Amino acid sequence: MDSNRTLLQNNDPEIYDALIGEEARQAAGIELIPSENYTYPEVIAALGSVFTNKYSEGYPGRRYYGGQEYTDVIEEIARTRAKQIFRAEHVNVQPLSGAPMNVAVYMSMLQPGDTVLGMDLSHGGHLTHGAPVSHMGTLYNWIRYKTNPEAQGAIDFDALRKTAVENKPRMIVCGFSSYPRNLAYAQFKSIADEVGALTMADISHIGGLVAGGVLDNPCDFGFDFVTTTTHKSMRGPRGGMILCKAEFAKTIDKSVFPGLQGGPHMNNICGIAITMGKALKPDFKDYCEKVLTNAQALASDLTGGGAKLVTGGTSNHMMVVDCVQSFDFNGKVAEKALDEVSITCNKQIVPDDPNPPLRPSGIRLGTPAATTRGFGVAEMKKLSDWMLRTLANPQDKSVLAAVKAEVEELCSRFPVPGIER
Ligand code: DSN
Repeated sequence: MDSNRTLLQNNDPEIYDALIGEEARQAAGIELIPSENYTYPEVIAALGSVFTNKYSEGYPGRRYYGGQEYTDVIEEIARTRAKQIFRAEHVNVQPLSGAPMNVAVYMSMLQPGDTVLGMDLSHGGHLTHGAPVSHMGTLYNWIRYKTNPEAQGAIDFDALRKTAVENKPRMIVCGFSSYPRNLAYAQFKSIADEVGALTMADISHIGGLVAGGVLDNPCDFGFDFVTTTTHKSMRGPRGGMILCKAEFAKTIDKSVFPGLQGGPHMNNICGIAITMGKALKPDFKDYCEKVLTNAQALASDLTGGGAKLVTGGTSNHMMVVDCVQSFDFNGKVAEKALDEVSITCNKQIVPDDPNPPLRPSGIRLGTPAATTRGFGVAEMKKLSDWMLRTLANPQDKSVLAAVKAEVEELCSRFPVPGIER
């Protein structure tokens, strides 16, 4: 045990106990929330480092406070590596996380009332893509487009084009937090060019898979803005990045600071620099390929066992199970039953869900975290069997106890990176 931990244990045992409890929880169970992952031990070291002490308003070489010789080094490394990975003309690594990252783009380019196209929340879009409950949803005139779950989740680009031609949006946003298919960036870009709209792709969920070269990169399709969080498939610390064309570099930097944020979190930026370094190594591509292979395996095992997936399957790292259609109960019941067997997922609205968000029809699953842990196709088979057994008997305490024991036994053989045992 390191000395910082000993200090915490001695001086604040309540907090220390919660930390140990969370480590035990993460180690004992299978993490299937598609936006979660286990970051690198090196990143955990950076997050708990003295970079957290430093105020660094401004950008490398142009800061408002002194003492920046090392913060400049890490932020410059993070930016350079990210530009290389994504083939971007400019990168800002200061957004504190995903929502402020998207807000910084909107505030820099849009006027209140401007028309923007974004994917409907229930079809997989994010809150910041124009959901009425978000501030962004009320500030701009959002037109929300939908997917066709019956056509493998395809977007009707003829309808999207017609909407764009009729409404002349200032910006077209694509991207998602719950969509198990890939996006046709060329089609979005062509429609945007036709109507003179800016383009933004929020690749937060798939940022790592794009970095690893296993999914398309919207920067290669001439998108004006590409945003991504750093802690999902990328495996980094919590944070966000805005990639943009050189012509928008100054505007975006000013929008993040001083427009929206104060001091950047330099310990996180140090972690982002480390994460970008990892993503440049060849084994990161291997990891990304395994994430996709595991998702295919899990989707096929679950559907083989009778589960109904929204769009019928997956083309990326995630899938959405329609629990009402599959098991005749809602996603809240499913999430709770799986929690009881140490399998963590999240309840999820499905396209045009008739049920409310706290009792939605589905659950959302993803393979990035389990793959980080070393799970492969054989473990996906066990996992789907356990899930199907659990969801066939959600109230049966003896089934739940038996499955939980098997899950925890498997997990004991796959250590979580960064958790000492
Ligand atoms: N909360 C994230 C997710 O789970 O997808 C998006 O903000």
